[in-house]
Amino acid sequence: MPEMNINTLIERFRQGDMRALARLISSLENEDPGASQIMEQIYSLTGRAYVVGLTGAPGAGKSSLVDRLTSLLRRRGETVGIVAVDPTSPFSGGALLGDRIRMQDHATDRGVFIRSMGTRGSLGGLAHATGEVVKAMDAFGFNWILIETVGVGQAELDIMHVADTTVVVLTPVAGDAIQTIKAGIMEIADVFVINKSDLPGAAKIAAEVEMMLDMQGERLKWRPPVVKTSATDGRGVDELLAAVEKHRLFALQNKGLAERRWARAERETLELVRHFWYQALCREKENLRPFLEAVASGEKSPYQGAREIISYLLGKCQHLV
Ligand SMILES: Nc1nc2c(ncn2[C@@H]2O[C@H](COP(=O)(O)OP(=O)(O)O)[C@@H](O)[C@H]2O)c(=O)[nH]1
Ligand SMILES: [Mg+2]
Repeated sequence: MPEMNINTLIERFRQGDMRALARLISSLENEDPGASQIMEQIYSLTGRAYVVGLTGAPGAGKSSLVDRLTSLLRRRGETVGIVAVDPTSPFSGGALLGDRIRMQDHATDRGVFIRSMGTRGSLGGLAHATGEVVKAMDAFGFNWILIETVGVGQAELDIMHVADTTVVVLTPVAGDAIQTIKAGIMEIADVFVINKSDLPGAAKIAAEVEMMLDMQGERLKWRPPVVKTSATDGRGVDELLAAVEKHRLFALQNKGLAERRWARAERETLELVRHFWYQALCREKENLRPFLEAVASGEKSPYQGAREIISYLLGKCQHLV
Protein backbone atom coordinates (compact mmCIF):
# COMPACT_ATOMS: atom_id res chain seq x y z
CA MET A 1 0.00 0.00 0.00
CA PRO A 2 1.82 3.10 -1.21
CA GLU A 3 2.10 6.52 0.43
CA MET A 4 0.44 5.78 3.73
CA ASN A 5 1.54 2.88 5.87
CA ILE A 6 -0.96 0.41 7.23
CA ASN A 7 -0.79 1.53 10.85
CA THR A 8 -1.26 5.17 9.97
CA LEU A 9 -4.23 4.26 7.83
CA ILE A 10 -5.85 2.24 10.61
CA GLU A 11 -5.20 5.04 13.07
CA ARG A 12 -6.88 7.60 10.80
CA PHE A 13 -9.70 5.21 10.05
CA ARG A 14 -10.42 4.81 13.75
CA GLN A 15 -10.39 8.57 14.16
CA GLY A 16 -13.16 8.86 11.59
CA ASP A 17 -11.11 10.21 8.68
CA MET A 18 -13.21 9.64 5.58
CA ARG A 19 -10.15 9.76 3.34
CA ALA A 20 -8.76 6.77 5.23
CA LEU A 21 -12.02 4.94 4.58
CA ALA A 22 -11.84 5.85 0.89
CA ARG A 23 -8.24 4.67 0.72
CA LEU A 24 -9.07 1.38 2.38
CA ILE A 25 -11.96 0.80 -0.01
CA SER A 26 -9.70 1.38 -3.02
CA SER A 27 -7.21 -1.11 -1.60
CA LEU A 28 -9.99 -3.65 -1.16
CA GLU A 29 -11.12 -3.15 -4.74
CA ASN A 30 -7.56 -3.52 -5.99
CA GLU A 31 -6.98 -6.54 -3.77
CA ASP A 32 -3.88 -4.91 -2.31
CA PRO A 33 -2.09 -7.38 -0.06
CA GLY A 34 -2.29 -4.97 2.88
CA ALA A 35 -6.07 -4.69 2.66
CA SER A 36 -6.93 -8.01 4.32
CA GLN A 37 -4.44 -7.19 7.07
CA ILE A 38 -6.36 -3.99 7.74
CA MET A 39 -9.72 -5.75 7.60
CA GLU A 40 -8.48 -8.20 10.17
CA GLN A 41 -7.58 -5.36 12.50
CA ILE A 42 -10.86 -3.51 12.18
CA TYR A 43 -13.09 -6.58 12.06
CA SER A 44 -14.05 -6.28 15.73
CA LEU A 45 -15.71 -2.95 14.92
CA THR A 46 -18.15 -4.54 12.46
CA GLY A 47 -21.61 -5.98 13.02
CA ARG A 48 -23.31 -2.80 14.16
CA ALA A 49 -24.71 -1.40 10.92
CA TYR A 50 -28.02 -2.46 9.45
CA VAL A 51 -27.51 -3.44 5.81
CA VAL A 52 -30.27 -3.01 3.25
CA GLY A 53 -29.85 -4.22 -0.33
CA LEU A 54 -31.92 -2.84 -3.20
CA THR A 55 -31.94 -4.80 -6.41
CA GLY A 56 -33.86 -4.51 -9.64
CA ALA A 57 -33.61 -3.87 -13.34
CA PRO A 58 -31.60 -0.90 -14.65
CA GLY A 59 -33.79 2.20 -14.58
CA ALA A 60 -36.21 0.80 -11.99
CA GLY A 61 -35.44 3.72 -9.71
CA LYS A 62 -33.04 2.14 -7.22
CA SER A 63 -30.74 5.16 -7.02
CA SER A 64 -33.71 7.48 -6.65
CA LEU A 65 -35.03 5.33 -3.80
CA VAL A 66 -31.62 5.17 -2.13
CA ASP A 67 -31.49 8.94 -2.36
CA ARG A 68 -34.93 9.29 -0.75
CA LEU A 69 -34.21 6.73 1.96
CA THR A 70 -30.95 8.49 2.76
CA SER A 71 -32.74 11.81 3.24
CA LEU A 72 -35.30 10.13 5.47
CA LEU A 73 -32.66 8.42 7.59
CA ARG A 74 -30.58 11.58 7.86
CA ARG A 75 -33.61 13.49 9.15
CA ARG A 76 -33.72 10.94 11.95
CA GLY A 77 -30.08 11.56 12.74
CA GLU A 78 -28.88 8.24 11.31
CA THR A 79 -25.67 8.03 9.30
CA VAL A 80 -25.68 6.24 5.96
CA GLY A 81 -23.08 4.46 3.85
CA ILE A 82 -24.06 3.79 0.25
CA VAL A 83 -22.55 1.23 -2.12
CA ALA A 84 -23.74 1.37 -5.72
CA VAL A 85 -22.74 -1.71 -7.66
CA ASP A 86 -23.19 -1.61 -11.38
CA PRO A 87 -20.95 -3.91 -13.37
CA THR A 88 -22.63 -2.69 -16.55
CA SER A 89 -21.45 0.84 -15.91
CA PRO A 90 -18.30 2.13 -17.59
CA PHE A 91 -17.58 4.24 -14.50
CA SER A 92 -15.78 2.92 -11.48
CA GLY A 93 -13.79 3.83 -8.43
CA GLY A 94 -15.71 6.62 -6.82
CA ALA A 95 -17.60 7.89 -9.83
CA LEU A 96 -21.24 8.08 -9.01
CA LEU A 97 -22.74 6.38 -12.04
CA GLY A 98 -25.68 8.43 -13.19
CA ASP A 99 -26.37 9.55 -9.66
CA ARG A 100 -24.01 12.48 -9.39
CA ILE A 101 -26.59 15.18 -9.69
CA ARG A 102 -29.29 13.74 -7.49
CA MET A 103 -26.86 12.69 -4.79
CA GLN A 104 -25.26 16.13 -4.67
CA ASP A 105 -27.21 17.09 -1.56
CA HIS A 106 -25.53 14.26 0.31
CA ALA A 107 -22.08 14.84 -1.14
CA THR A 108 -21.18 17.50 1.41
CA ASP A 109 -22.90 15.71 4.30
CA ARG A 110 -20.43 14.05 6.64
CA GLY A 111 -23.10 11.61 7.75
CA VAL A 112 -23.20 10.09 4.29
CA PHE A 113 -20.53 8.23 2.37
CA ILE A 114 -21.17 7.13 -1.19
CA ARG A 115 -19.13 4.65 -3.16
CA SER A 116 -19.65 3.24 -6.63
CA MET A 117 -18.19 -0.03 -7.76
CA GLY A 118 -18.13 -0.51 -11.47
CA THR A 119 -16.23 -2.58 -13.93
CA ARG A 120 -13.23 -3.42 -11.78
CA GLY A 121 -12.61 -7.03 -10.99
CA SER A 122 -14.36 -10.16 -12.10
CA LEU A 123 -18.03 -10.55 -11.21
CA GLY A 124 -17.32 -13.07 -8.48
CA GLY A 125 -14.57 -10.80 -7.23
CA LEU A 126 -16.98 -7.92 -7.30
CA ALA A 127 -19.36 -9.70 -4.92
CA HIS A 128 -16.43 -10.47 -2.63
CA ALA A 129 -15.11 -6.91 -2.73
CA THR A 130 -18.59 -5.50 -2.10
CA GLY A 131 -18.90 -7.58 1.06
CA GLU A 132 -15.59 -6.21 2.27
CA VAL A 133 -16.49 -2.62 1.39
CA VAL A 134 -19.72 -2.99 3.37
CA LYS A 135 -17.70 -4.27 6.32
CA ALA A 136 -15.31 -1.35 6.07
CA MET A 137 -18.27 1.10 6.17
CA ASP A 138 -19.77 -0.84 9.05
CA ALA A 139 -16.51 -0.66 11.01
CA PHE A 140 -16.25 3.04 10.23
CA GLY A 141 -19.49 3.47 12.14
CA PHE A 142 -22.31 4.12 9.69
CA ASN A 143 -25.67 3.14 11.21
CA TRP A 144 -27.20 2.11 7.92
CA ILE A 145 -25.63 0.77 4.76
CA LEU A 146 -27.61 0.80 1.53
CA ILE A 147 -26.43 -1.35 -1.36
CA GLU A 148 -27.79 -0.78 -4.83
CA THR A 149 -27.22 -3.38 -7.51
CA VAL A 150 -28.79 -4.43 -10.80
CA GLY A 151 -30.13 -7.93 -10.36
CA VAL A 152 -28.93 -9.17 -13.71
CA GLY A 153 -26.98 -12.26 -12.78
CA GLN A 154 -25.87 -14.64 -10.08
CA ALA A 155 -22.97 -12.44 -9.02
CA GLU A 156 -25.29 -9.53 -8.32
CA LEU A 157 -27.59 -11.83 -6.40
CA ASP A 158 -24.60 -13.00 -4.36
CA ILE A 159 -24.07 -9.41 -3.34
CA MET A 160 -27.48 -9.51 -1.71
CA HIS A 161 -26.27 -12.16 0.75
CA VAL A 162 -24.54 -9.28 2.46
CA ALA A 163 -27.86 -7.57 3.22
CA ASP A 164 -29.94 -7.99 6.36
CA THR A 165 -33.02 -6.93 4.41
CA THR A 166 -33.31 -7.29 0.65
CA VAL A 167 -35.64 -5.02 -1.28
CA VAL A 168 -36.63 -6.05 -4.80
CA VAL A 169 -37.63 -3.07 -6.92
CA LEU A 170 -40.18 -3.60 -9.68
CA THR A 171 -41.99 -1.10 -11.89
CA PRO A 172 -45.15 -1.04 -13.98
CA VAL A 173 -42.98 -1.06 -17.11
CA ALA A 174 -44.17 -3.90 -19.35
CA GLY A 175 -42.49 -7.24 -18.88
CA ASP A 176 -40.48 -6.07 -15.93
CA ALA A 177 -42.03 -8.22 -13.23
CA ILE A 178 -42.06 -11.30 -15.41
CA GLN A 179 -38.38 -10.89 -16.24
CA THR A 180 -37.58 -10.45 -12.60
CA ILE A 181 -39.41 -13.62 -11.70
CA LYS A 182 -37.46 -15.44 -14.39
CA ALA A 183 -34.19 -14.06 -13.12
CA GLY A 184 -34.91 -15.76 -9.82
CA ILE A 185 -34.73 -12.66 -7.73
CA MET A 186 -38.25 -13.04 -6.36
CA GLU A 187 -36.99 -15.62 -3.88
CA ILE A 188 -34.54 -13.27 -2.26
CA ALA A 189 -37.05 -10.48 -1.56
CA ASP A 190 -37.87 -9.51 2.01
CA VAL A 191 -39.74 -6.47 0.76
CA PHE A 192 -41.18 -5.76 -2.68
CA VAL A 193 -41.34 -2.24 -4.03
CA ILE A 194 -43.46 -1.23 -6.95
CA ASN A 195 -41.70 1.99 -7.88
CA LYS A 196 -42.97 4.47 -10.48
CA SER A 197 -46.41 3.90 -9.06
CA ASP A 198 -47.29 7.30 -10.50
CA LEU A 199 -47.37 5.51 -13.86
CA PRO A 200 -50.33 3.39 -14.96
CA GLY A 201 -50.21 -0.32 -14.20
CA ALA A 202 -48.69 -0.18 -10.69
CA ALA A 203 -51.77 -1.69 -9.05
CA LYS A 204 -51.75 -4.55 -11.55
CA ILE A 205 -48.10 -5.43 -10.85
CA ALA A 206 -48.71 -5.20 -7.11
CA ALA A 207 -51.65 -7.57 -7.48
CA GLU A 208 -49.51 -10.00 -9.52
CA VAL A 209 -46.86 -10.06 -6.84
CA GLU A 210 -49.47 -10.56 -4.09
CA MET A 211 -50.94 -13.41 -6.09
CA MET A 212 -47.55 -15.01 -6.43
CA LEU A 213 -47.08 -14.70 -2.68
CA ASP A 214 -50.55 -16.19 -2.10
CA MET A 215 -49.45 -19.25 -4.05
CA GLN A 216 -46.57 -19.74 -1.66
CA GLY A 217 -49.23 -19.89 1.04
CA GLU A 218 -48.30 -20.99 4.52
CA ARG A 219 -44.79 -21.92 3.54
CA LEU A 220 -43.64 -18.35 4.00
CA LYS A 221 -42.47 -17.58 7.51
CA TRP A 222 -42.28 -13.96 6.49
CA ARG A 223 -44.62 -12.67 3.84
CA PRO A 224 -42.79 -9.85 2.06
CA PRO A 225 -44.83 -6.65 2.13
CA VAL A 226 -45.55 -5.05 -1.25
CA VAL A 227 -45.05 -1.29 -1.07
CA LYS A 228 -45.93 1.18 -3.82
CA THR A 229 -43.55 4.11 -4.16
CA SER A 230 -42.84 7.02 -6.41
CA ALA A 231 -39.24 7.95 -5.89
CA THR A 232 -39.51 11.09 -7.98
CA ASP A 233 -41.96 12.75 -5.59
CA GLY A 234 -41.13 10.68 -2.52
CA ARG A 235 -44.52 9.06 -2.11
CA GLY A 236 -44.47 5.74 -0.28
CA VAL A 237 -40.84 6.03 0.84
CA ASP A 238 -41.89 6.32 4.51
CA GLU A 239 -43.87 3.11 4.07
CA LEU A 240 -40.85 1.46 2.46
CA LEU A 241 -38.64 2.28 5.41
CA ALA A 242 -41.38 1.12 7.78
CA ALA A 243 -41.56 -2.21 5.90
CA VAL A 244 -37.77 -2.61 6.16
CA GLU A 245 -37.92 -1.94 9.89
CA LYS A 246 -40.77 -4.38 10.30
CA HIS A 247 -38.67 -7.04 8.61
CA ARG A 248 -35.73 -6.12 10.82
CA LEU A 249 -37.87 -6.61 13.90
CA PHE A 250 -39.27 -9.89 12.59
CA ALA A 251 -35.79 -11.19 11.83
CA LEU A 252 -34.60 -10.23 15.30
CA GLN A 253 -37.55 -11.89 17.02
CA ASN A 254 -37.47 -15.04 14.94
CA LYS A 255 -33.77 -15.68 14.95
CA GLY A 256 -33.80 -14.96 11.22
CA LEU A 257 -31.07 -12.41 11.69
CA ALA A 258 -28.97 -14.81 13.73
CA GLU A 259 -29.45 -17.47 11.04
CA ARG A 260 -28.46 -15.07 8.31
CA ARG A 261 -25.40 -13.95 10.19
CA TRP A 262 -24.43 -17.55 10.80
CA ALA A 263 -24.77 -18.35 7.09
CA ARG A 264 -22.73 -15.27 6.32
CA ALA A 265 -20.01 -16.20 8.78
CA GLU A 266 -19.82 -19.62 7.17
CA ARG A 267 -19.68 -18.25 3.65
CA GLU A 268 -17.16 -15.53 4.47
CA THR A 269 -14.83 -17.73 6.42
CA LEU A 270 -14.84 -20.60 3.95
CA GLU A 271 -14.38 -18.16 1.13
CA LEU A 272 -11.31 -16.77 2.88
CA VAL A 273 -9.99 -20.31 3.32
CA ARG A 274 -10.39 -20.86 -0.43
CA HIS A 275 -8.86 -17.47 -1.15
CA PHE A 276 -5.80 -17.97 1.08
CA TRP A 277 -5.38 -21.55 -0.11
CA TYR A 278 -5.45 -20.46 -3.73
CA GLN A 279 -2.98 -17.67 -3.04
CA ALA A 280 -0.64 -20.15 -1.38
CA LEU A 281 -0.96 -22.43 -4.36
CA CYS A 282 -0.06 -19.60 -6.72
CA ARG A 283 2.86 -18.56 -4.54
CA GLU A 284 4.25 -22.08 -4.41
CA LYS A 285 3.72 -22.73 -8.11
CA GLU A 286 7.42 -23.02 -8.92
CA ASN A 287 7.99 -25.54 -6.14
CA LEU A 288 5.16 -27.68 -7.43
CA ARG A 289 6.99 -28.44 -10.68
CA PRO A 290 8.41 -31.79 -9.55
CA PHE A 291 4.92 -33.02 -8.63
CA LEU A 292 3.52 -31.88 -11.95
CA GLU A 293 6.41 -33.38 -13.91
CA ALA A 294 5.77 -36.73 -12.24
CA VAL A 295 2.19 -36.54 -13.44
CA ALA A 296 3.17 -35.39 -16.92
CA SER A 297 5.62 -38.25 -17.35
CA GLY A 298 2.96 -40.74 -16.33
CA GLU A 299 4.88 -41.76 -13.24
CA LYS A 300 1.99 -40.64 -11.04
CA SER A 301 -1.71 -40.09 -11.55
CA PRO A 302 -3.14 -36.55 -11.16
CA TYR A 303 -4.94 -37.84 -8.04
CA GLN A 304 -1.71 -38.93 -6.48
CA GLY A 305 -0.04 -35.68 -7.56
CA ALA A 306 -2.83 -33.58 -6.07
CA ARG A 307 -2.68 -35.45 -2.76
CA GLU A 308 1.06 -34.97 -2.58
CA ILE A 309 0.74 -31.28 -3.38
CA ILE A 310 -1.78 -30.89 -0.55
CA SER A 311 0.60 -32.63 1.86
CA TYR A 312 3.39 -30.39 0.68
CA LEU A 313 1.30 -27.22 1.15
CA LEU A 314 0.13 -28.36 4.58
CA GLY A 315 3.77 -28.76 5.53
CA LYS A 316 4.19 -25.12 4.62
CA CYS A 317 1.03 -24.21 6.48
CA GLN A 318 2.50 -21.56 8.75
CA HIS A 319 3.48 -19.55 5.68
CA LEU A 320 0.15 -19.94 3.95
CA VAL A 321 -1.53 -16.75 5.12
N1 LIG B 1 -42.14 8.38 -13.23
C1 LIG B 1 -41.19 7.97 -12.36
N2 LIG B 1 -39.91 7.98 -12.73
C2 LIG B 1 -39.00 7.57 -11.83
C3 LIG B 1 -39.35 7.14 -10.53
N3 LIG B 1 -38.23 6.77 -9.89
C4 LIG B 1 -37.22 6.97 -10.74
N4 LIG B 1 -37.66 7.45 -11.91
C5 LIG B 1 -36.87 7.83 -13.08
O1 LIG B 1 -36.36 6.64 -13.67
C6 LIG B 1 -35.04 6.85 -14.16
C7 LIG B 1 -34.09 5.85 -13.57
O2 LIG B 1 -33.96 6.07 -12.18
P1 LIG B 1 -32.72 5.56 -11.35
O3 LIG B 1 -32.99 5.91 -9.92
O4 LIG B 1 -31.45 6.07 -11.92
O5 LIG B 1 -32.85 4.00 -11.59
P2 LIG B 1 -31.79 2.82 -11.29
O6 LIG B 1 -31.11 2.51 -12.57
O7 LIG B 1 -32.62 1.68 -10.84
O8 LIG B 1 -30.86 3.30 -10.24
C8 LIG B 1 -34.68 8.29 -13.83
O9 LIG B 1 -34.91 9.09 -14.95
C9 LIG B 1 -35.64 8.63 -12.71
O10 LIG B 1 -35.93 10.00 -12.66
C10 LIG B 1 -40.74 7.16 -10.18
O11 LIG B 1 -41.14 6.80 -9.07
N5 LIG B 1 -41.61 7.57 -11.14
MG1 LIG C 1 -28.75 3.43 -10.22
